[in-house]
Amino acid sequence: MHEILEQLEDKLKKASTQEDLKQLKSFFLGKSGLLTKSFKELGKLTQEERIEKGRILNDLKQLITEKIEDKLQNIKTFQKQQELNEDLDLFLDGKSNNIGSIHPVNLVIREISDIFLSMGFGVEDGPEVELDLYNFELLNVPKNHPARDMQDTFYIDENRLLRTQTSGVQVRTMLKKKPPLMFIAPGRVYRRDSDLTHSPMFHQIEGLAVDKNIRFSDLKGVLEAFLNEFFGKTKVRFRPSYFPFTEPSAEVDIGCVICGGKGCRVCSNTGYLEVLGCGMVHRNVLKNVDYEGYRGFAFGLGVERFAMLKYGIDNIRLMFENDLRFLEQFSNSFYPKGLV
Ligand code: 2NM
Repeated sequence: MHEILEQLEDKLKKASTQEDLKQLKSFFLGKSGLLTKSFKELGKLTQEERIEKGRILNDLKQLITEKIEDKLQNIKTFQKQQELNEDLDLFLDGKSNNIGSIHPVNLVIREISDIFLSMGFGVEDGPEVELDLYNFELLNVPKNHPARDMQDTFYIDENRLLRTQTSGVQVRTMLKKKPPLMFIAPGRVYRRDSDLTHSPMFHQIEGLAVDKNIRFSDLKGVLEAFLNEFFGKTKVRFRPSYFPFTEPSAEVDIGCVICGGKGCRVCSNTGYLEVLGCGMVHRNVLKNVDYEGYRGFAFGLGVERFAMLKYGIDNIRLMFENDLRFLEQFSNSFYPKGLV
């Protein structure tokens, strides 16, 4: 028995492949193996000796089987390790960790909101499926006004539509809260319109300030400060205009961000770009929400237009295609890495 065990240890040490192990196994346990022979010789013994030696041989057989199996696992693990080492390329780049970035539309909404928040404005929101009552009727937009036309507005039924502006939020907030108040309302709006600079869904930010003594000069001061903050120091120009919900109304231009005022294709050689609509809230609107005795200013802007002007984007579709090569260009320097 000791001899057999010694032989086993010796052969196990020398075996280095699965083939070596096969031969080793057949040497001990095969048809004419060492152990098999001993089993055959049991027949010549007395019953007592047979029982005794039989048990020893069985134990031995089990031990040998276990040791061979152990060694087989060792060899397999070693082989796997070697294969891995062959495939290991220490010069490969590491896995990149792409955490994504804020969409330019959201980036601009945050930038604009931050500026107005710093001036003391709050933020309100409301439903995108809006009642005609809040989107048009209470805003002094008459029944026959072209903005109400099926051509411009997505109607859901006679009373409901996809909001064409966020002004419904202003109306809802005025009906809910007492003046004075001052807030902006960012959100999606919908219009039947689609070309290089128009999308049927886009984002707007509208603002409203109401108090006893709000004047047009308050509106001018707030918007001039805002535009100089957002675009950097810029020329600002107010032109008389018309909206049903404001009187007087104005459109606001800034010096062309492309040519700096010399005149180019983007500003149609005027040196100016239109960026905002605004005015003093119409007395009818104030009356509709029971705000008699108060005055207010309001304004509205298109977020995609602001993003296109600030970042030099010439096609609004880029904003909605979600091509990573486009989206990756907007670093989130405005928000330090790790916070977003
Ligand atoms: C604009 C232009 C001018 C506006 C008016 C109101 C409200 F509800 F207070 F009357 N909200 N927004 C307004 C005024 C919006 O967008 C170009």
